[in-house]
Amino acid sequence: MYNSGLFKFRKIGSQSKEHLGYLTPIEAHQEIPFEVKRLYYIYGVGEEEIRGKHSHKKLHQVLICVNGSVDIKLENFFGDETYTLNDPSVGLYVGPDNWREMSNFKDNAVLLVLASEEYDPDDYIRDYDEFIQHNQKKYGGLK
Ligand code: T46
Repeated sequence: MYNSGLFKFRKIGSQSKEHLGYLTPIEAHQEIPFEVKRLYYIYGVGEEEIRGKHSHKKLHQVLICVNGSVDIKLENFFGDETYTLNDPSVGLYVGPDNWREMSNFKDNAVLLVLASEEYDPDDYIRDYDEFIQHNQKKYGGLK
């Protein structure tokens, strides 16, 4: 989908020891398409809760569910899509102008987020009608 998508990180395992587990490295300028200035993680969320319900004007992020499972619904001017994140070696890139909702936090889900900017409350659009108007103004000529 426009301005978002899944990608796979390296998953380094042992070829000699079956149960040694995996290591996924994330290095600056390699795995992530922007400089990471901040990270945060979301956890302890009840299964019935829905978080997010906003978009960002400039922020780029990569979301990784490092434990459990969570659904991420994205909507932008060109369509919408729901991704289930349940693999710590998979990242979901989310660019600006995507309305996001995180739901179905299951199995002690921990959602790690790598962000391109420091925290800025002014970068958020939390009103859905304002989000629609913002995207119409920005992308309306492209459709
Ligand atoms: C996003 C989704 C995936 C801070 O003080 N610093 C921070 O870096 C962040 C991210 C949040 N906060 C404060 C602001 C609020 O008082 O933490 C509180 C909860 O934030 P919010 O309601 O925005 O949380 P979510 O889970 O709805 O959204 C978060 C991010 O804010 C957002 O950028 O894309 O996760």
